[in-house]
Amino acid sequence: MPKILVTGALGQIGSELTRVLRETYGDAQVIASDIRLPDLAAHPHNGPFETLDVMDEQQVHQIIEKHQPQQIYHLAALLSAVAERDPLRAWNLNINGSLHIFEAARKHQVERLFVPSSIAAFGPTTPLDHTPQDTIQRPNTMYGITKVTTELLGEYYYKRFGLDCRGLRLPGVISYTTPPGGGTTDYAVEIFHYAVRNQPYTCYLRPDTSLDMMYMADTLRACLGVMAAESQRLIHRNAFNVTAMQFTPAQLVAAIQKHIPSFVCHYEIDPLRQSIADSWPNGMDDSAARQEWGWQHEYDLSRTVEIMINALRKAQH
Ligand code: AKB
Repeated sequence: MPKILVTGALGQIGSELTRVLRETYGDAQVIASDIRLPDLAAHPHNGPFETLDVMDEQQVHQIIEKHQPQQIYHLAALLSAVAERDPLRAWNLNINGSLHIFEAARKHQVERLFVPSSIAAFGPTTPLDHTPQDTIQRPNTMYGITKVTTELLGEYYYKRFGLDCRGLRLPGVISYTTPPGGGTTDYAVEIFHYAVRNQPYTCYLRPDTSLDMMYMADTLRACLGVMAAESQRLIHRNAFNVTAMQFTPAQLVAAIQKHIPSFVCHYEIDPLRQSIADSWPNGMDDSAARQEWGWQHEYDLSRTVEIMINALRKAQH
């Protein structure tokens, strides 16, 4: 059983990934870490937890030395909208923080390192429909710049030092447990919380803005899938396009209205998040992930909508 360290373990993906890793490998094998302390009343955790600020190089080395993990899932990062509001902090956390993880992983001979990228690694000059795996990457957001840089660092550390670094270009992730924080795709989660309370939602993106999205269970399978893939089969290794569905706010509203016909969505465009979304793909081609390690999504829009509404309704009672 590998010992695994998760950074950003209290975030939207981190909290669910920690749970699944603990179910798979055992509680004691998975060390959760985050810059803040967990709210134990809301989320009692069953395994080891470390407070870790990945921007603190010494602390990163200490924790990796203490636990000697064979694998690291490095999820600590600032998302697109908050990164655009504080670009220097985004650079510091997403680049310097990641560099500390790469270096410590190399020095302590970590076997496999997962560093997620994002649809944000593309930009306005990228072909926005069926965005290919290998294509133009000139993002115009600080978040996107940090994602392209970490993709390149992953490739560099693999080729130069043999550190087996893997990753995915994740789309917007939809889940009903921990909320996302500060992304451009967050509307696709927030909207459900309003819909189940029978409240109107005000969307900050134009109704025709198409983006890639994925339900959480698929996201977790994708993370574990690329980490488990046979090394010899991988050509791209650390920045696979992965997607499950593409929709616009208008299409999501229509899908919700099938369950809640009275649901109403208004639009009040936030120029910052709209410009970020406009620079991202309308939909990615993820055939490389499907061919190289068998990626297959299970949740489409209608299944995701049904699960989200049922789960959030249940949580209300
Ligand atoms: C964001 O919106 O910033 C993230 C992402 C697509 O990387 N959800």
